[in-house]
Amino acid sequence: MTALSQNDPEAFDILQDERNRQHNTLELIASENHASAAVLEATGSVLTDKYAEGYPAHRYYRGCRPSDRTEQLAIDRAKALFGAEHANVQPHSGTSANIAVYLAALKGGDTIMGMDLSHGGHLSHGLGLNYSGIFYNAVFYTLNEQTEMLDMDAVRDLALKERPKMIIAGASAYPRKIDFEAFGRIAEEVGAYLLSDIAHIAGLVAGGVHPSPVPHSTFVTTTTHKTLRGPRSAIILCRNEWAKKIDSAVFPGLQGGPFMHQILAKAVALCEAARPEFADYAAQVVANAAALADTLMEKGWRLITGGTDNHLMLVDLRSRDENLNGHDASGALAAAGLVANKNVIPFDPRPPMQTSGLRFGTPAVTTRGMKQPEMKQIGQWIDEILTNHDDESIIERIGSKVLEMCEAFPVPNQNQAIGNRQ
Ligand code: DSN
Repeated sequence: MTALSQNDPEAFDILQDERNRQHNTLELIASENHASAAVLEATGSVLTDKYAEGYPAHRYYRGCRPSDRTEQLAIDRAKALFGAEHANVQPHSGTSANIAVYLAALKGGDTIMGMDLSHGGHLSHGLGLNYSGIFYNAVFYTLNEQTEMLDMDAVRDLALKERPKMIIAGASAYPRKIDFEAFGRIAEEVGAYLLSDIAHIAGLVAGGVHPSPVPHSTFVTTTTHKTLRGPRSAIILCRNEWAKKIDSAVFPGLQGGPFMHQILAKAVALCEAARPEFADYAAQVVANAAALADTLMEKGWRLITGGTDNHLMLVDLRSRDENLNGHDASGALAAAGLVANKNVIPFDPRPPMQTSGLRFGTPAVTTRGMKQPEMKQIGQWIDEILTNHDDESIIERIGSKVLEMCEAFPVPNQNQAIGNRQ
């Protein structure tokens, strides 16, 4: 019996449903992971109860000693892990972190220049329907049509033409390393600030398998729950000269009371990410992505850019089946317990709710302890399902094999999961 199961069986049932879902499926969504039991303990803790508007030693309410200790610990760990001069650990999400940076550095109507969302960018980098595109004049660089990679000459040409006040480097669906140093040079040349949004790759940066953008950027933002494997939240890093403006933009500019339980969980995750075993984890995430990508390519599926050098890959479904779209493909995979997302690919003729692509990532399955042999097996299952996406008996047969793999590699933070996949 738990407090939740006693007090609210309906809510408990939902939680158990999610535990079982995570245990009994393989999470291949590139932005998801499994946080440690320690991170979950901090997240679900009594710090939930505390209001602590302000910053350590400068609070509006009394009773903030543990909150001050919490926030200072998270700040110190963030600065040390990423080699940054200043860290703000209060943003609730990646989008909030980016908006706080805009608020600190820009005026309404200023030009920002980010990667086109349909080429792998993020909605908070200037999408017309998002705050970033509503209040700022957003222009976008795209990928090279032949290589499907970032073309730094084209980025520079656009920056020289548009003279943005801020350039945004970073992506949510780009399978290659981003040359932050080149972005930094371009920003300096045109007199722009550089915001590097490393939400997807923060764990790879922390683990030393991806170059750090910190030395080249005015601001760095990241979520903490993707490759970094922490709680669902975010941080901002910047140089000391921006500390005051960033802090004021987060609070009181954008947010009220900080979520102290989340900040404690961020501190825990930052501590975990500084351990040597996290570097091994980050290297394995990349090695696993390469193994999965190779298997899919051997089966004839074309990957955007011809491969990956980070934690994710994008499959062009048209390469094997002109009629298969991402919506149907992800549905067939999910029926066998392989959870991935449909994703637009560069120059995609299909709309975002349909797409011609699938995005796969390896952070979560690597957390379960899987290595290259499992990636090869998963790649073969993906191929078989996509090839036979209307064949329920094949999907069912593979589904039971997936379940066996799930049993062999339990989610480390959970031992309460039971029962069958829904
Ligand atoms: N929704 C995230 C992703 O899946 O990449 C980005 O915010």
